Amino acid sequence: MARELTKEKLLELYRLLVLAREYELLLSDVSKQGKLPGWIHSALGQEAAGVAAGACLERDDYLVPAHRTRPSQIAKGMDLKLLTAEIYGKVTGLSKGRGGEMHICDPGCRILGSGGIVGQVVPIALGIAYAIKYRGGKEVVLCDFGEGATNTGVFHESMNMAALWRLPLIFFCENNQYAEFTRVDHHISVKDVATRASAYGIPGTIVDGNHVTATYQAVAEAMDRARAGDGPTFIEAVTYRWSGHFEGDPAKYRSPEEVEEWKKRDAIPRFRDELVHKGILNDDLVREIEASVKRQIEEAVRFAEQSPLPTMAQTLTDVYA
Ligand SMILES: Cc1ncc(C[n+]2csc(CCOP(=O)(O)OP(=O)(O)O)c2C)c(N)n1
Repeated sequence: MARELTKEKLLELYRLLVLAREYELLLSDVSKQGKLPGWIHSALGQEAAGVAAGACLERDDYLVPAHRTRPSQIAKGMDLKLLTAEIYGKVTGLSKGRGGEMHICDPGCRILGSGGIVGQVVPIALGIAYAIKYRGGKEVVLCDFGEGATNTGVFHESMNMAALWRLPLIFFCENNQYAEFTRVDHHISVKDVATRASAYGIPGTIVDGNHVTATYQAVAEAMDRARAGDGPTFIEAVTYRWSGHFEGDPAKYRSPEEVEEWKKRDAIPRFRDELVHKGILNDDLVREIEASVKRQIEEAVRFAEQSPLPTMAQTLTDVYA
């Protein structure tokens, strides 16, 4: 059932969208300055999809995110200071600086699973969803991944088991049109990724991933199904990444015109205009939100920059093999 979106909720979604955008821009900037020890896989341009998914989850629900999903993590409530310190490789980070941007994990916020192996988040989400059902819980798991992950064997195995056991799991696929350097129609045999869900008897929904409230409502509907015991849903949020696969990728596999065409569908001005039209947002409020986001990001960067790197002794603890 569609959620009623109050004025407060709409403004929160707008603030999260601006925060996610400004944070990706910041990371791109500091990465270019050589301040980060690892990669950045930017979600620039596709923030609305993740923000909608993360913001729709309740505090007790789980998010299992793949590598390019900071917007959903931030919207789920991850502490920006701890996230930034982790990306900077500092000991105050979420994983004491040992995970970096690729291996984000925040159990307190019920965000588990990000890693470097494409598709590996999906069976982790399946296991959590199974545990919830086994214990008779009411929580929902949302697994946030790219369309490239739907080519892996574990994705299909997980879809099958989730459907068979009617698990409270949402397969949230951010189709950003490219997997590494390969366009989606060069690596996926069907036109719509969501079609893949039909092979498992799972409802597959396609939504405009650059439309934050449309995506939010699609996730809300999937959450209702999951909580009612009706099993999993697959959502394909159609979007586009403006940056290369990683920060520094010249992205020669696509034309600048294509990128410009997608930039016309930018979620932020679209949503801002919608809210202005409804009388919910005005220029003063826009400036206020932008200023508060800027302060929050500055505070996070200051915390990360002033934090120490782990010592050798701290690096070698909690290692499991
Ligand atoms: C099992 C596996 N195969 C290949 C790779 C190399 N690789 C890293 S990211 C990536 C593309 C992933 O595409 P997608 O799942 O659509 O996510 P996106 O990067 O677009 O967010 C690939 C093929 C990998 N890390 N793991």
